[in-house]
Amino acid sequence: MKITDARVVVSSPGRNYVTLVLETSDGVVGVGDATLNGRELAVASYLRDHVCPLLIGRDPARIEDTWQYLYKGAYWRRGPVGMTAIAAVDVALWDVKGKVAGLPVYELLGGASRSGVMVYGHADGHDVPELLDRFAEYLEQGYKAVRIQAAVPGVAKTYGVSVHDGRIYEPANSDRPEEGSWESSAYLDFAPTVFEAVRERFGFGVHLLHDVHHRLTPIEAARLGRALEPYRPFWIEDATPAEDQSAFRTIRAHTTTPLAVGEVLNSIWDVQTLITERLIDYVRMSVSHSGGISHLRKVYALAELFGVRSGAHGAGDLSPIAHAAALHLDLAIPNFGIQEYMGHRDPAGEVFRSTYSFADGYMHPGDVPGIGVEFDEAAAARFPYEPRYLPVNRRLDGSMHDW
Ligand code: CS2
Ligand code: MG
Repeated sequence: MKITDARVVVSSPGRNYVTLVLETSDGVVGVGDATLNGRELAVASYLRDHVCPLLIGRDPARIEDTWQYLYKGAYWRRGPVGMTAIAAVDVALWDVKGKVAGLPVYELLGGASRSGVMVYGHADGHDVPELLDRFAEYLEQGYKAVRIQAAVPGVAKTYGVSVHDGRIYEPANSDRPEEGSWESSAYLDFAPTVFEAVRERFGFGVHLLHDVHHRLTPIEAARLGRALEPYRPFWIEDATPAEDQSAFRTIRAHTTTPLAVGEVLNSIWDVQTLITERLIDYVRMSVSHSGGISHLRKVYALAELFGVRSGAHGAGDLSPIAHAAALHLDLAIPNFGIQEYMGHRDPAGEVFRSTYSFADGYMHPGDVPGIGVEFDEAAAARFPYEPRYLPVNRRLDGSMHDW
């Protein structure tokens, strides 16, 4: 069998997604997600101009060899654009392999290690009472774990707080990035009161998570971790800018609050120190931005040796193909921790028809052969690409800060 066609489709059913479609000489079709939010066309070009021509004529069964060919063959290492492009090829090849074998991908990864994958939702509020109401809705739906984010008083447009409907919490402007504001001192005083209110109302029988979105210094993060200890968070996420692995030595020295990081990282080398020095508890890299199933499972295997668990990024800007791929890995690996699930806004379901399911706080990828997501190219054509930027952030004095 040979790969006979490789094409990239950029569509915007609710938000932008980049999808790679591979066709084989046996008529089997495999799909992969190549979405890099706010920089979509860079990956589309990397694939179209530099990768797709190399795939034609290759044997789709040789997943690892193709991975090595694209990674080593580029000479330039790592990075979000290249690793997202390779991830899309990798996932599409696992999809093909599953369809050829007649098995869901998790069976090819060693089979299920659990009956379902615990996911966390994202409850937010413009103030604490609104957050509590939204939190209650998640509990009603059966969620066992919920991330809590509330607007910091005096700080306009806090990260993680939706402008409108409670699910779309990331503004995306088409002409230039929206400007948010930030002040860590106000946030550090406020965040523990949010946890206190949630624990007071809902008790300790539900997991609480919180996203710091790379905004603190190491010692500020250490202070936050320590202040949250009485409320027993499941984790604090991305406490400091992720590229500085050594920052976690400082945080770790001061708090027992579990630490998660990695949604902006792309390779096993980006988390090597974090894992081998046991500086984190959960690694948050996603299938789509980290070289696909083949590479992320190596990260998880390394993490297993050091007692680190998975906690994959699952924002709505990763397409349903990415979410399905994550669920297959989550189901199979021994050291699964938790999976983010933000869901996808309409009309994404018209373009991506998925077989995964949610029940009582757990998800399952389904049992159809392959990844379990059908990509409808005709439907995708009805939703053309729309340029969108992620926001930027300024401190109250006007200087740039991490968003
Ligand atoms: C966030 C993301 O879901 C999360 O944990 O940190 O929403 C992140 O901001 C986006 O994926 C950026 O595209
Ligand atoms: Mg995050």
